Order: sequence, then structure tokens, then C-alpha cells
Amino acid sequence: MKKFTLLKIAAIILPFLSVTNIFSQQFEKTNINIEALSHGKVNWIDLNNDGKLDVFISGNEDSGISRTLIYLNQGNENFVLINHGIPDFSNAKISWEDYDKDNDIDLLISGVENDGKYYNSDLQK
Ligand SMILES: [Ca+2]
Ligand SMILES: [Ca+2]
Repeated sequence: MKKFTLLKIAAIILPFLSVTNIFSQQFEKTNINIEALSHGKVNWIDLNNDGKLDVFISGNEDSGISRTLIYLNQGNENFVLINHGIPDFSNAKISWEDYDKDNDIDLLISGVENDGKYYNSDLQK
């Protein structure tokens, strides 16, 4: 009977402790310079298979122009903007998978292009 009561108390307290640990984590601002976009999507993904997470971001600049940006992680908080050939989108929905199993990540993206009228669904290999 006592054992049952202790387990019951532990079942109530342990989830609470896990939640308080998550909210007590401290973050600190970095000097990484990544363009701020609105109506966007951000993904961390290792695009070049070097073991370092790269940044994919799409959305609108302040001027309303859609952008799709990729920053490769060079290590030591150094991210380099690259040319990628992916159309510029805002309000994008993004899915990363290796759908053809060639060990290169593939991108399925759908969103609003710069003309504001045209929605596109495009697979990038
Ligand atoms: Ca990488
Ligand atoms: Ca692939």
C-alpha cells in the first residue's frame, strides 16, 4: 500500500520537474548574421552531409519581396549564404526527405512566389 502511494506521488512530481527544467534553460544571443524574414519558415538541416546543421529560411523581406536563403554552417558560428537555385517563397510549407534513396536530401516546397498569386509545389533534388 505504501509503495503504491510513493509511485503515485512520483508520477505526479516527475513530469512537473521535467517541465520546470525545460523552462529554466538559459539561452544567449549569438553574433550569427542571418537575414530576418516574415511570413517564413526556418529549418535546421545538414544539407551537405558534413555533420554540421545548416539553415534554410524562406519568407518576405521588409519590402514584401519573397526570399529563399540557405546558410551553410562552416563551424565556429560562421554561416555562409550560398546560391542554390531554389525559387523564392513566402508562407512556405517544406518537407525534407531522401525520397529516391540516393543519400542526398530532397526538398518538397509549396508556397507563394513573388507575384503573390502563384502557388507552386516543387521537388528539388
Ligand atoms: Ca552541413
Ligand atoms: Ca535524394
